[in-house]
Amino acid sequence: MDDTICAPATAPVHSPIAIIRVSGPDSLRVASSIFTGKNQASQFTPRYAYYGIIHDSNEEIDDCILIYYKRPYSYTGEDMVEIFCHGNPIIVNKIINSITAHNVRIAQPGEFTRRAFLNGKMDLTEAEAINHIIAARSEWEIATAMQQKHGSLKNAISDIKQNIIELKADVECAIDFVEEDIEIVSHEDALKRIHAIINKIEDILNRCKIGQRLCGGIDIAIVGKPNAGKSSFLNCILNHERAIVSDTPGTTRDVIKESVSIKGIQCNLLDTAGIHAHADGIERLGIQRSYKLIEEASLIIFIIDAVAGFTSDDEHIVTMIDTKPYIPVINKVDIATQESVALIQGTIKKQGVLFSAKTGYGLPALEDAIYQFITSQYVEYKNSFIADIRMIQLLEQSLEYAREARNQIYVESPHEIIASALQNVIDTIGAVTGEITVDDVLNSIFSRFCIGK
Ligand SMILES: Nc1nc2c(ncn2[C@@H]2O[C@H](COP(=O)(O)OP(=O)(O)OP(=O)(O)O)[C@@H](O)[C@H]2O)c(=O)[nH]1
Ligand SMILES: [Mg+2]
Repeated sequence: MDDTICAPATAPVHSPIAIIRVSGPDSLRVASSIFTGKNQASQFTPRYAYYGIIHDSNEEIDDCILIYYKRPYSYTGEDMVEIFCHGNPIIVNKIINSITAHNVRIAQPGEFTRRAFLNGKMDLTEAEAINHIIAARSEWEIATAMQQKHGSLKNAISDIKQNIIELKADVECAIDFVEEDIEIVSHEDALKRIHAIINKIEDILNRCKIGQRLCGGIDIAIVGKPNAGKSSFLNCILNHERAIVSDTPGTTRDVIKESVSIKGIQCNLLDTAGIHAHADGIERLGIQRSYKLIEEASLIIFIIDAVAGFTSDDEHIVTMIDTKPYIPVINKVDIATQESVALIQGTIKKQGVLFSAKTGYGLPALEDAIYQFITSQYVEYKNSFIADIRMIQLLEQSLEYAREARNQIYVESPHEIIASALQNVIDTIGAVTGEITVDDVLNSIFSRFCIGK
């Protein structure tokens, strides 16, 4: 990369400090042209902070701190300069203009990270992780992305790749000795090894898919008959009055979606229209949406009105949700009689969570129940990976090639054919980390990043 790029690394809002990044061979030259301080930029010691004034050809712009990073010891692996100025978008723009006046161009989204990748500072699994560290909505995602940034997925892939390379080497070695009838790798041994490889790829793929589901958040539908307290329940968990609550049945018509972190995992709560037998008009449309969400959601919270008791509408709802994972929540326990609560407990098959959307009673128990569901459903969630669709498709393709190689080994195909089948697996799995990537692929990957990263 022989051109020099720059971009703000912080959001265009008023804030105490903003950061502007410059990367490329001209970084220090540009810094020298726009910075005046006790130390001249051309004499900067790398990774030391220098105070001075940034100016353009006409005027002083702002007091700044400037740090110079000498290649390859920078984020991108190139010469870099970071300018810390006051966080006013007008100042940031002026500084950017003064930099671009020196034959520097504005960076594309993700271009700094793209350069880091091209300079061997990180592979694509680590680059993806960085994107998620920035965009994550839950503690789980940040923790998982951090592990991945430190190589969890890269190491898992390179471990598999090493196994395949070794197997292929043994198979190829056998090609050389085929005349002499020396057995380098036995049929059983080769089969055992390819099985182990297949299991490992399946395991990684599974963990990537779990990560993918958890990144988007778990969809949790709140269902129940009208007036059961679904919207009150949503507001209670969010701790603010998001949905309209009223004692008129049929208040909620549309689906209301809000995300919340429950024990560090992002959950998308979906408040729905109350389900009952005699709806018509708009209410009926709303109920159809509730049915659709019952189909699509990963988990259902079934709100039962402890004052109204378990009615025929509730019976109907149970038949709708019975095949899905659901948590019964017996709401309004603050005003219901103990007999009524006990009656409902006796009627429903599952252990219900006693709850009051009015007082917040039962909230910790409910969060426990949701968390327990997630951890049982996604057992490997703590060891999951954060992959994009491209990586998942490549892993699926690798799995297919590995199965193909297994079949070739199984039917005792010529060694050359087995070796070539194994090479397909090596190439495909290598593409996950970005060993062989064409420009188009890189464009689509890094365009999802933000400017300045
Ligand atoms: N005392 C008490 N009242 C509650 C509780 N939860 C909800 N309510 C009341 O029950 C009524 C209905 O509450 P909503 O949250 O609107 O019920 P909903 O299930 O969303 O109703 P629809 O949208 O019409 O289907 C309101 O008057 C709430 O104040 C609770 O835990 N305790
Ligand atoms: Mg409602």
